[in-house]
Amino acid sequence: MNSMLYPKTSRTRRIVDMNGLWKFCFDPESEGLKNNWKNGLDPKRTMEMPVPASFNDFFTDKDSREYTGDFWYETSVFVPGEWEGKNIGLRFDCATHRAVVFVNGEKIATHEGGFLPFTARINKVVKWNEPNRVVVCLNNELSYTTLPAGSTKVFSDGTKMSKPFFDFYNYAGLQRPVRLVVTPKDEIVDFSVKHSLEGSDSITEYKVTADSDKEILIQVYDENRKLVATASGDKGVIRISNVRLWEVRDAYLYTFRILLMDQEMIADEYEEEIGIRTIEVKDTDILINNKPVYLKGFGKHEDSEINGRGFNLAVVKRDFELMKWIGANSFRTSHYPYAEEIIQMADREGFLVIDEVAAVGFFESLMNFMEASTGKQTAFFSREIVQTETKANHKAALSELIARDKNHACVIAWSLMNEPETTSKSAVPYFKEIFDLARELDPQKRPRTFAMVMNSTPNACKCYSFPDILSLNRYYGWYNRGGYEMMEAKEAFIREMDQWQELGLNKPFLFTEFGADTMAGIHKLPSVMWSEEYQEEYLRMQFEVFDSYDFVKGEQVWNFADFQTTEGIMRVNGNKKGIFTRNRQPKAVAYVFKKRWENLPLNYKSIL
Ligand code: GCB
Repeated sequence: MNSMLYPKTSRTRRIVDMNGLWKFCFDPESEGLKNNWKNGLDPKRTMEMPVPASFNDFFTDKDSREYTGDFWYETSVFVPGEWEGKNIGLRFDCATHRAVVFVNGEKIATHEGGFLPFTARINKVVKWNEPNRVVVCLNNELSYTTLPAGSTKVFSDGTKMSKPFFDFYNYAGLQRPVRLVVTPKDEIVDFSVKHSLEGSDSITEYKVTADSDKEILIQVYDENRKLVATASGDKGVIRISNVRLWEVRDAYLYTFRILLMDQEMIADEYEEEIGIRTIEVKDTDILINNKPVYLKGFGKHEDSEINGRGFNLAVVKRDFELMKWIGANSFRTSHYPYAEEIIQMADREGFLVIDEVAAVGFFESLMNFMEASTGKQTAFFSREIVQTETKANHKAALSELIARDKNHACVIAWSLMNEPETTSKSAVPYFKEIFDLARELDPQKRPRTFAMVMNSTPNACKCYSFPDILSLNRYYGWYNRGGYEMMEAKEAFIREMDQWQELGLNKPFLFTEFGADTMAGIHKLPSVMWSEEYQEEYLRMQFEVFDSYDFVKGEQVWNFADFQTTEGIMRVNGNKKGIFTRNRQPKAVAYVFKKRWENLPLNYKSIL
């Protein structure tokens, strides 16, 4: 059974960190398979490559940075003989965008999708007390069926180039940690929790899946390691009296310890920190522990200098410190599932997370945000391959995401797509299946949403009845009537908001994107677009509109920080809509947000 549990050491489990320098080479002719690179890469062609990291930004030549196609990694891992009789797995926290894994020359796993973990069992091929060769063939090509979607162009000399239908650089590689995971043969595979409240007590329904028929015990500890509850059996109910709830920006985490017992002996042990809270949408409110919340925060990216999209805990830490400083309480994992350590940190810091699957680019255009404002339609969902292969990949990625993140208190909603094309009829059955699947798979039945592009208006959108929370990406005053036309932009914005109001959906709305590109340090009085002054004027106009509609229950500005994109006439070495620079320093507008967000109460605009 493939387990999505986060790798941890316990009395019964062991981990070997495999991060570090691996061998690496490009394979533009796709000759690696024929030439048996699974038995070892060709030394004449290899170089060293850090893991975790994106490969792209280390290079000084453009062909390497932009490389599109197959590429290979190799390392070796020593497996001590004392682990014979255990399950040995290789866990990739991600491999972007797809991978084939070989151990000691044998193919042991394939995985599609670059932002979710997978574990390959290697028992059949492992050599005990010896180094084991691990070779991985990755590929970063985009197509209509990939998440994220895009296309791959081939030049006359055969060189390939990525043409994303999305606005972030197509970083690739082993971008998150890789570990050898050693678990017992009788193994805990999965567990889930769902909470409800009864007076000052919490009731947690739990379910454990194990590859074993041994007895299951649950022990719950508080933050002082005091045992507060126990239960037994593969499913049941745990009551915690006088529970300390997980609250927004005031987190409390219990430790749930799961034990597989063989009489008095512990056959397997796994622990996870769990925040206890409820999440519900009621009328136009988002309720956490039955109390209304207003979301303040960001759309983000995993993106930093040199690492690219490579996991960098120091950058993650800095981001959380900045989000706390500015008074934010939430973010969206735009446009793909982030590293598990980020979700864990959000649990610990009490942030609300909208967890997004990498279904982005479902609108055939690199500049979809702009073309949608002009009314462009692409009928993405009318393609047969989208209704078959893309949908299958989407469902697989969504299932993996929910399997991975379902127990996290911080995750309050699933974002099932970013800016899909919603004006053609063919989108409707696709949406239905994806929205139904999310509801079916999530034990906590969290609200579902998707980020709606500019042309998904009340008049044109055929899919707005699916989400439980409506998330609008709106750029009035930037892509639409920018600069001196701002006054008209505001009028158009209000016209659209009035139409939503008239529909009377009685659901909460969020702004999941709004923003203006701004070069840090460019000042101009009076403002021009791209200056810091314009960013502030633009944002003040947005706030006026948000503040006049009571059903708007949150604002997540685009973007937390400047980030890398594909080069082009619309981007100056990347997208500059950051409130912080790519180096995580504030632009002037950060102080405007700080003042606003520190003063908006958590239950802002609630009728409760
Ligand atoms: C959008 C996209 C986002 C872009 C942003 C922009 O609508 O969802 O990925 O980066 O607009 O800045 O244009």
